Amino acid sequence: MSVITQIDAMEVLDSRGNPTVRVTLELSDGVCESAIVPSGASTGKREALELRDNDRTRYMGKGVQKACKHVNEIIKEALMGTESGRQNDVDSVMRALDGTENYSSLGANAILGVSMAYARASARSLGIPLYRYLGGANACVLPVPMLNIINGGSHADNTVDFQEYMIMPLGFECFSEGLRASAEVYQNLKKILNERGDVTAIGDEGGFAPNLKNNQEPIEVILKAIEAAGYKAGDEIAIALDVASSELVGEDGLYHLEGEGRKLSSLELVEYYENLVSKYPIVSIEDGLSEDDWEGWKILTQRLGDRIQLVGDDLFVTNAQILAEGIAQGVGNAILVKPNQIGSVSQSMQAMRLAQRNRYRCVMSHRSGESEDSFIADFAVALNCGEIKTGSTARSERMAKYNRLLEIERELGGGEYLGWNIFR
Ligand code: 2PG
Ligand code: MG
Repeated sequence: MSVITQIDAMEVLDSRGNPTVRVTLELSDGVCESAIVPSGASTGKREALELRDNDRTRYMGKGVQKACKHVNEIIKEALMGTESGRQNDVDSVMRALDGTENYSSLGANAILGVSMAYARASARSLGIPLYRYLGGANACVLPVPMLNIINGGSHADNTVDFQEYMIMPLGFECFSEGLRASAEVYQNLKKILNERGDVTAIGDEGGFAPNLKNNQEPIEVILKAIEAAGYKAGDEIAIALDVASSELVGEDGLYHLEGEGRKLSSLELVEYYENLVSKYPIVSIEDGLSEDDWEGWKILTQRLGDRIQLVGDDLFVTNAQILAEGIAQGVGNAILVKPNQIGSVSQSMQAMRLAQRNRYRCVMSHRSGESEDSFIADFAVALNCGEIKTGSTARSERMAKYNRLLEIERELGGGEYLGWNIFR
């Protein structure tokens, strides 16, 4: 049996160069593991609190020294001497220590850093991989990646309103083949954009950020890239969108498609999607409507829920309680899982189990501000999520996750890759 002998948090920088928390945790058997907390840009209102110092003299107020101090003093004191391998207990102790629903006293970035580092150290102490520690003997599914190859919205400084245009390699036998095909599409997309004279600068998640004339053009260009790479769109590779539509709502309550010079009501936007879905091989739309538009979400789900996946991100914020409301009201049919939205590994798992019991799909997800930490790759396999979105095949903070999945695939002798079966 090993126990916690040291916990230490320090301020490091994320993929956008903003401060974030890294926690290192040591056990009595000599194991020492670290974890780095990610950070979002298009955040949901009901997310757990990411504690920032608000000291304008450092990092424009974005420092996380307070969160680190909470780890190094309050959390450390409460957890020293605790046995490894008791994820639920440790997460509950921290929850009680904070005493708020959204971690507004200690900070979700403090709590999650410890929660992840503790999970990793516990796995190492047992001599098993992280996915096995979190998921047990049953963990074997390699997720279908959702690769964000054109970035818009608040992740890029271009004219595209929708935040993410993703490809999903669904018609492949295994993860590595799906990833290979996707990487080829990405390279072909770059070539096509270059030939058209469009910029090939990339956004926060490694996708290109060209100034295209409307929100459909990115889909058209991606379809060309799929074809140029030698694949069949809609058969081997399909399209997924994250509209991040909470960001599009104006003072008038309408959805502003600035790039197209249009303002749409909730119902008009649902019709816009119906048109897109009948025209293009789109299999998934995330945050199609805003986090406050639950009536609209019901209509969206009625109209499109049996044809495509409708993912709640800002809508559910990885929160089991909010997801339960969504399930009761018939809103969406899938949940995006971002551990830092809820603040601990155990609570993320609780939301995933609730989703799975109710036949809602789970999509494991990175944040737009990331690091070299690949925790979510193991987490996706642990819960047999079947889907993961972690950016394009560019930028090392994104590749860290895909490369870790390649490693896991090899370790599992291939594992199971569901492809189209995730929707069946
Ligand atoms: C999203 C995410 C990740 P952010 O909206 O799904 O792609 O972005 O981390 O900025 O919330
Ligand atoms: Mg999203």
